[in-house]
Amino acid sequence: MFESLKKKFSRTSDKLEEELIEEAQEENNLEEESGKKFSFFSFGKKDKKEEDDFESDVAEIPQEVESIHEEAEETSDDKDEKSGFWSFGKKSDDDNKEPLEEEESAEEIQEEEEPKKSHFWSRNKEEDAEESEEADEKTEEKKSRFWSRSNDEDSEEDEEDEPGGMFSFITAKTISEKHLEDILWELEMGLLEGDVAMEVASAVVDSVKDDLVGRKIKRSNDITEYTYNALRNAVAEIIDIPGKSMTEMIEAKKAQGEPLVVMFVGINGTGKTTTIGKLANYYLKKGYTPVIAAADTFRAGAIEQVNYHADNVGVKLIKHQKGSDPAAVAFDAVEHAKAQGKELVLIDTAGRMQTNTNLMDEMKKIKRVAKPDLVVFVGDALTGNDATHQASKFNEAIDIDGVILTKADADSKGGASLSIGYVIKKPILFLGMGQGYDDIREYDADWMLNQLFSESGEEVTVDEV
Ligand SMILES: Nc1nc2c(ncn2[C@@H]2O[C@H](COP(=O)(O)OP(=O)(O)OP(=O)(O)O)[C@@H](O)[C@H]2O)c(=O)[nH]1
Ligand SMILES: [Mg+2]
Repeated sequence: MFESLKKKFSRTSDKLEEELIEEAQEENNLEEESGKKFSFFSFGKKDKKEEDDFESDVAEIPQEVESIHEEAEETSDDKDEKSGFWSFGKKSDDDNKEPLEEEESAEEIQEEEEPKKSHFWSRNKEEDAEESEEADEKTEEKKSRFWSRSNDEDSEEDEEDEPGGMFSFITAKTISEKHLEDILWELEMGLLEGDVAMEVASAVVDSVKDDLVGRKIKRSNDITEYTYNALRNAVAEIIDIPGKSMTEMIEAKKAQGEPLVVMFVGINGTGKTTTIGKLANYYLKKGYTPVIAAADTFRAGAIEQVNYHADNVGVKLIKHQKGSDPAAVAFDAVEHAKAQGKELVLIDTAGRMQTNTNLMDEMKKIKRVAKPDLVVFVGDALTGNDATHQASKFNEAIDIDGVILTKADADSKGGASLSIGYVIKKPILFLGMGQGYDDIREYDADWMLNQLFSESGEEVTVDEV
């Protein structure tokens, strides 16, 4: 999931670096430095590490990074700067942001810092002095590799922290709109290619621009850090749609002695019936007793298919004849659940195109009769922007309450899962992650952010770092 978007994100950071280097080169404002260059996704590791174990994180900071850290602390009046520096991804980072007009005063600060700075960087110089001519040649080679990085197609593949490629500006540079123009255009195109909806791509780009313009940059790692944070914050806002989980809603209804009634809708073949089988299994394992309504009486074989899942999972199915009124089946299932004290009713419905008026009307009738607490739109993540578009249309027709995106396991773009909630302002409840009954995951915005903003896309533990 998200492979292509992740590349676009780290590419945005690389491009900004290239842009600033190019300009600084023309201004003779660049110094190459030895030190550890942070990769784009390394900030995700630090973020996670900090949450898990701040103390051990501090203990493991490499010496030269610690020096930068100390320097940042010393040159700031703000005593909280120290924790702020390491709290990547937090809005308080705005402390480092200066309006463009202040570029001159930034230069003054830079001059004041000069003695401390040369002391810090001289550490590396002393080491360099001891090195032979051969080593100098190696450095030269490394340097030319560094400068040709912008032309290296594979550079975006290389996500590891690596020595070399570090530089600082002699006079701090401030990011301006001009620096970002082409880069953000490219980012927007990249998002659209990744099936992100237009309004979501625009919102991300605007947010990143607001965040970055005015940032003061001293070192290469600042660029990576600020870009990482700007993108992460932008995406975090997009996917943060408030809403209760289905489990919370079951509990709330249970407290009233009622079942939670959930009706699943969507176009043909998105995974409604399979998802119902998975959810029946999921909630059965959590100790609830679900019942399924076979309210797709339209498609040949639909009743047999849902019957198969209900039998496999071991839950009751309420069914009528093929061609019978689906609203009546749904109604009977609700009555059954109430009479038997079952906590969850899962109503399967026929797939329908949003353009088919008759079938859309039939769906509205099921809703009127069964009075579901939740209408869930089931969308196929692989269909990208179409899924978002369909969700909007179903929302207009029937007012959906939440979304389940299926086939996320096979979706390398991830655009629909980023966009769908934002576009229709309804939460994603679950993600379908495969064809087995256990292949479903309760939606979690933090998990999704971690997928997008850590190298492996897996949870990063302290031991792995
Ligand atoms: N890889 C993958 N396949 C899935 C997932 N969910 C469903 N499928 C597959 O998608 C296909 C269609 O699933 P169904 O559950 O029949 O879809 P439906 O929405 O009920 O289809 P209709 O009733 O015809 O509208 C099946 O082959 C499922 O195995 C998922 O999360 N991942
Ligand atoms: Mg079905």
